[in-house]
Amino acid sequence: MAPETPGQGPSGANQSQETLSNLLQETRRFAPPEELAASANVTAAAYDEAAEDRLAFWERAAERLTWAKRWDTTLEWNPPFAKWFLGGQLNVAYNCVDRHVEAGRGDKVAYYWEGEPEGDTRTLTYADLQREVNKAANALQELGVGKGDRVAIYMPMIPELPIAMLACARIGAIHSVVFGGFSATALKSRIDDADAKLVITADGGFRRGAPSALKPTVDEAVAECPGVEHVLVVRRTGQDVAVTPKDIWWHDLVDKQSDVHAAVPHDAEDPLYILYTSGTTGKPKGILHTTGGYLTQVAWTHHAVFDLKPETDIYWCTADIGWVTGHSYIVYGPLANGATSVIYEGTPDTPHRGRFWEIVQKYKVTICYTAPTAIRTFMKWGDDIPAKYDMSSLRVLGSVGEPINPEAYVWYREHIGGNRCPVVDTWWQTETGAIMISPLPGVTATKPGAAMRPLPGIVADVVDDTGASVPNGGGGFLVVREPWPSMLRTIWGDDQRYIDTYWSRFEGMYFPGDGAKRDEDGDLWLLGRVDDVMLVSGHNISTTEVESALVSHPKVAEAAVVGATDPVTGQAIVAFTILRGSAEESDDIAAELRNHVAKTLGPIAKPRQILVVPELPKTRSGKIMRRLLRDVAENRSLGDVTTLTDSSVMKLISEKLPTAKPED
Ligand code: 6R9
Repeated sequence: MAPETPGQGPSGANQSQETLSNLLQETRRFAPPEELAASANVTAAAYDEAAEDRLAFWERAAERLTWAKRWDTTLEWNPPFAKWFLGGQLNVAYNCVDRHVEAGRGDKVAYYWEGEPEGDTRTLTYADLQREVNKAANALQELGVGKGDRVAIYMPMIPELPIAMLACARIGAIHSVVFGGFSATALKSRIDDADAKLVITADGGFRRGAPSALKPTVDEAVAECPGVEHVLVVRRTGQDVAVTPKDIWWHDLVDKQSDVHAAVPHDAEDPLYILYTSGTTGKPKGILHTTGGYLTQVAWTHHAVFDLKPETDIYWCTADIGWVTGHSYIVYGPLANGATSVIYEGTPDTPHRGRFWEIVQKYKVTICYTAPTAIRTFMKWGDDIPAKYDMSSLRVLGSVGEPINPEAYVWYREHIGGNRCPVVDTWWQTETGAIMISPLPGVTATKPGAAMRPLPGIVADVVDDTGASVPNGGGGFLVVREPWPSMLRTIWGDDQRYIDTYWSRFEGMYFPGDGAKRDEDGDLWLLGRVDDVMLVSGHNISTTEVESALVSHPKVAEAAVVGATDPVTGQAIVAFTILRGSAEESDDIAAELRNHVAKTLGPIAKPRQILVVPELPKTRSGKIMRRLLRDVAENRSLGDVTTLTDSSVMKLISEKLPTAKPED
């Protein structure tokens, strides 16, 4: 999620000329396992090849796909508007499904689906998936959905979700998946903005041990969306649903369709999907992704970053398909590569806190891709839980969504990966479509907490306020200097907002809104959103580094840090911490933690105030919402809380405040 007006957020406005302070010293290194390096899909040569001829490198990546017609022009670049593989034609669903069946791999499992209720499972082979996608594509056409039409999808994590997405891709309809946790208002605004004519949903899904309804939310939204002609409803939970004249049951319409459907090729630059990402204010941005470049980069990065061996790996990405991570690394990337994946419907603590590791053990998962917020939660729950399961099948671990604190990284490596699996910290965004900065598991000696280097073919940099590259050891703003195949093409219906949001802060460079530092070796560390950067006594300090220092204390599981107005220092650091399961809250914990930060990062980073809290406010995709904590720290009434997972969290945190007096 990039900022609305880059560099002009609360602290962006008063950002000093000084670049981000580079405080954290981390000396641990983890070399790639020898065996993995020896047979890695991608070796160090890829960096040289891409540096020598970037476009030729991406052409070779595009050749991993099956094209109905080869492109004429690899890149047409009218900054900031890019067109990749122009003149080329392909069908995404054909690439993700049919070509594997045609190659004799129809019996290979595409998805092991694990419902939240125990024992509720489904297995779909590539041949099964082909039949289901074809039936769904025929059904959409029967409903009058055609190329270029928008389809809103609001579903739980059930197989019909990727099937619906692939059916849209097959016929050239543009899907807009809206995360199933969003409200009727959020759904309505997304349906309206994209002018969707069809909504695909379900009666509900299972969450935290109970059916959780979706259909009433759709009914509420669609009542105010006259442009929606039909609502296609999957029966998942069997809950009672109100039936409106627009409703059609999936089983009534889709089941009776022919399982044969001819996939017509689409232009490389035809839209594939819109995915909304929230701005800090105003209406959400409809990020537009297109066909050929997007599939090229998601497929190549999935092959390279996870070292995917389709014949032997069992791959599991724990994200929700409603976020970009699910789009790119549950649906399009893995399927384009012919992978076998696990999809899990529910929450990690249902029916018990070992559910994830039970799934790893059951399916012998070899590659696991999850988020720092989940890892920190598992740390809090305790080491004994993963220790109960056999996870010796794992060989590569990935992280995405937020900066991963070095301690969380090391915990993940040790307690989940048995100290044998490389951990790849992957930086990217809804807007970038695919992974941009990440170690390669067979090449990179990783540093805990660092995303390391731009992938081959990606030209990213860290610049100062004026757009000049910072030297090694410096910090500043992350930028991307050259177009990449899976980049967003625009914001749906709003080219000007696309230009203003991403291409106006620095001339000729894409600005994602994140701060970063480049260490003495030239490796990159992501430092969080620049809107969150604190300005303390004239020094720009990143929230991420202070949070990581706190999490490196054995008693701390999670921390969120904000800058609050201070009469003396301009801004002062206020920290909210969650203790580990085994740690007791004591009177002197605040002093202990303040001293620990001072020792780790230096006195400048010592928090003015430390509060122990039971929970932190998070977005529905698990990112900490520091904006709300800033409101608390500055005794303001809370801003917009609609994207919060659990609004009672803020009450719990506010209650903590009066007792916590600012310390010296
Ligand atoms: C894929 C995804 C994008 C924002 C991004 C950044 C943060 C994601 C990160 C990371 C540090 C990583 N982010 N991965 N920060 N290290 N490995 O999360 O997309 O939901 O659009 O969020 O998430 O701040 O700008 P999205």
